[in-house]
Amino acid sequence: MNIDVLTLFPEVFDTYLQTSVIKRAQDSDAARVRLVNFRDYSMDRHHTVDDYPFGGGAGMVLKPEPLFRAVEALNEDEIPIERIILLSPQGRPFTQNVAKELSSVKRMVLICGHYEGFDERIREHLVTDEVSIGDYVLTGGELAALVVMDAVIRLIPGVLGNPDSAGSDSFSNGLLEHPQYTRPRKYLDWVVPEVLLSGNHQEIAKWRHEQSLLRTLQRRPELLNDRQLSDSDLEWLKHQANKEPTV
Ligand code: 6GU
Repeated sequence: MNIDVLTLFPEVFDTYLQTSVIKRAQDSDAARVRLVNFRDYSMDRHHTVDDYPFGGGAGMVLKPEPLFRAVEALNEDEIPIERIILLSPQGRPFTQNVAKELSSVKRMVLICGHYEGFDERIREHLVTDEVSIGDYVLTGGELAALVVMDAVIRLIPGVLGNPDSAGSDSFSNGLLEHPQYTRPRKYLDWVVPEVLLSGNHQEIAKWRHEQSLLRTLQRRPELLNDRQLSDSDLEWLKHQANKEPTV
């Protein structure tokens, strides 16, 4: 996967991209991330990238030319650009399903603004997608681009050591992940659920599935709306609802 990031602050990406899973993905050539400062594509000797909004108002607006020219330069490469994604709070909500969809893209461009808005012609005539990472305002798209890259790159086949790791994550099956425990079996007064020590893999899988369901119902009930629950899952959840709360 090839990712080109257009940003005015390429330096903020360095440490994160050189750490952990994303670093390994790049070292193994599963992913290649290039950082491009689109100020280099501005048209004047002051390297202007923004200007006052027509019609007045507070704040500045990113000019079209630097971003269009930067993308034009990226198009010189032979690998075709499949997506040009604008990071903005006005975008489509970024979810695990969007991450899965993007994980099969061969080449994408991520555009990060900073402080300011975008000239609308960038939205209309340059970008193919607009994505938001949540309902809050960030100073710029850089953190959002890192979030998107992290979530997408770890889904590229072969990037996570254990092929099952991505499958048991929260959200990957539409449910939150079940509780996990490690040694010691007893810490202070608190013991690990007996079933996890039983060695009975069928019972363990059943317990984990039930805990995933219960946790999702308690914490994020809206996630269950998009999902067809089996009769046995529904039965089990109803049975829980009639018991004393445990959490
Ligand atoms: Cl993608 N960008 C900015 N600037 N703020 C955001 C965002 C993106 N997603 C949520 N808030």
